[in-house]
Amino acid sequence: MKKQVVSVLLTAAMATGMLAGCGSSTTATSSAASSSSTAAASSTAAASSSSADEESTSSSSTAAVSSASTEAVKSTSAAASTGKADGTYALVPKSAGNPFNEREADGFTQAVEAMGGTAVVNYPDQATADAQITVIQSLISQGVDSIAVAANDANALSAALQQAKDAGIAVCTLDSDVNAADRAVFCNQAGVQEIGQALMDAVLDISGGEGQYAILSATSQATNQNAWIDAMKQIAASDDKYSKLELVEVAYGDDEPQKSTDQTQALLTKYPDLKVICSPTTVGIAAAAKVLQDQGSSVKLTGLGLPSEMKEYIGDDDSHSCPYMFLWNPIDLGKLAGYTSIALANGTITGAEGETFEAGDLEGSPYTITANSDGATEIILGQPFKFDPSNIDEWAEVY
Ligand code: RAM
Repeated sequence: MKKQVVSVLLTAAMATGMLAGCGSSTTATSSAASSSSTAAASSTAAASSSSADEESTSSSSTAAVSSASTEAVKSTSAAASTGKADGTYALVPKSAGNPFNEREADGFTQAVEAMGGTAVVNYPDQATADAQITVIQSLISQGVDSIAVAANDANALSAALQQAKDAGIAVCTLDSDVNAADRAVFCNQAGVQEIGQALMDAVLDISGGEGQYAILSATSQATNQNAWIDAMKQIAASDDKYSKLELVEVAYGDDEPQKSTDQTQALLTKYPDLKVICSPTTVGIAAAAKVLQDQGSSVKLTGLGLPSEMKEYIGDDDSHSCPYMFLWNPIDLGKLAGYTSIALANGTITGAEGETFEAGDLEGSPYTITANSDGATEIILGQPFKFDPSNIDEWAEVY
């Protein structure tokens, strides 16, 4: 009964979003996912306002409805408080060909266009800092008003981003950060500690409390994955309940499907007693899910996955490789970066702790800039959200 209501409400929210999407103009970016991303805009709140616990299904449906019904009210107030957006605002994702990054780009473009600005999304050739530096330098010569970057390295972009700042370009990060001095503020999908905790507890639960586990990460330099893995290690060392778990290896699939597949296979060969693989990357988890499920492996999987890519692998029985996983709304993360870029370029915010600003139809708006544990500033989109057999089908339609 409850599930049917959830479905109906979600469908209604999606229909509203799709209608709204019909009137919007297209941009330099791909509009392939535009109807689903607009739907997610309406149901945004699910990933950003619910905690990663058993209640997530009902919380998400409530949030989806409230977001859909307040959308009209919020969008009218956004322009006034964030200021005018008549410039060009650029996004530099981590890499091309990753559906997570494409949804992030959709959200960024939607937010910038909703404010009347021009969005430019320039993908680097590869998930490397060097490829991003080339893109950033080209954006500096184009004279864009802002650059939002999902960094492939914490330190290596420093000179290029300082050059952008010297040219008067507003700089922020999203998804994966750089050093605090090289950007005004970081748009963070969820707290690092919360993500580490959710992943470590999932490994503990799925392993039955003991045994070997491995991590299949993205690139070895990725700031976000490295921060989450460090948080997992600290959490594991801080409580006796994790003491019977053994982390055997952190492998890197570089956010490439084939390399992630090969690394999963290598882990299975190297560690015959392996119980769980945790993959904190949407590319890695999708590749690992397929390997494990196709082979009927007894090794189980968890991590951070895109519901649309993981739907067929989520299940409680032996025929599914992943009992549950987590993520947040990548479209909303892109939107947050879009609104942040405009607010920075307008001088509405500088990136300092305590500043607040409107972020259009995002459920968490207005957002307040906070300090993280390193003393740098960030804007937290929400909490990691749990996807399991009870809600995966619905969310697979959204992102
Ligand atoms: C991959 C990317 C991205 C990360 C997600 C969870 O798509 O590495 O940076 O946030 O996974």
